[in-house]
Amino acid sequence: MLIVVMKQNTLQKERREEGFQHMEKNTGRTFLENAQIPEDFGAFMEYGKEFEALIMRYKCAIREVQTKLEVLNDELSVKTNRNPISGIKSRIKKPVSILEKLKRQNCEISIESIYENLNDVAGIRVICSFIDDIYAVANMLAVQDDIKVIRVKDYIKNPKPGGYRSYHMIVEIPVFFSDGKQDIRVEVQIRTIAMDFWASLEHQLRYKKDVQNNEEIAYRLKECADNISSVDQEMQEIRKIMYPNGDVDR
Ligand code: 0O2
Repeated sequence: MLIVVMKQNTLQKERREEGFQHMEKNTGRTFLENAQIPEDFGAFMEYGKEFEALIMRYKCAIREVQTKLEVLNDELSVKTNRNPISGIKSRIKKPVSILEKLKRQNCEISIESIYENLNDVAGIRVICSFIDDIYAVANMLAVQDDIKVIRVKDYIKNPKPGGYRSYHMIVEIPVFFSDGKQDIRVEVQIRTIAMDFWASLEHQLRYKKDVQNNEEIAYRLKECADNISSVDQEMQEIRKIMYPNGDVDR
């Protein structure tokens, strides 16, 4: 009886681990096969195993960068009386979106091409309390000597025409695997709670979709973004009045 239970537990554990690796051993279907890749990318299916190995590497890079951010947040919450980071989310770009982006950029459709040409396969979103926390966190990450900043897009100082605000960094981090070190790029999006609220709803409603009454919708969404931005600035001002010397050391 005990042996049967142990075997069942081992099987369940194996299944959980398979799920984590996006591999369903029962059917022999790979991560790519489950991703419902359109027919015009059919030839890419033969890279199933290599694709999974690459995605695993991006997941590891996310873990490395996320740990750095968590360490900074823990340290700052001990040093000061608040947390500048209110949340961290991460995602791996969907296989279909990866292939479509390569196609849009007229890049070769291959594993090497994903690694060479795409910056946002691995993405981390950092949600901060105040606007100045965004720049503080970005700077604390950028100065770490194993982090290389490849590119910055400041959509807070220069919002997108639709009203989108966020601070984007492409960083490269060395990750150590059994066959050696590999530099992996991760897109880090840093924004306030308010900016995230707008972007999440706008993404659900409209982003990359054909919308009816597009002009009116665009106008109203932009109005919301501008209102939210005023609130963010006001909250920042209120904090400055309450703590003119910045955060109070404990
Ligand atoms: P998803 O669904 O979030 O994955 P690049 O390829 O980096 O050279 P790109 O892709 O234009 O150029 O990068 P950019 O401008 O830094 O922004 C890309 C990401 O920012 C998007 O990812 C979105 O997450 C977010 N973003 C940009 N503009 C908007 C916007 O107007 N509204 C919302 N809600 N999000 C936006 P993806 O891969 O396009 O989409």
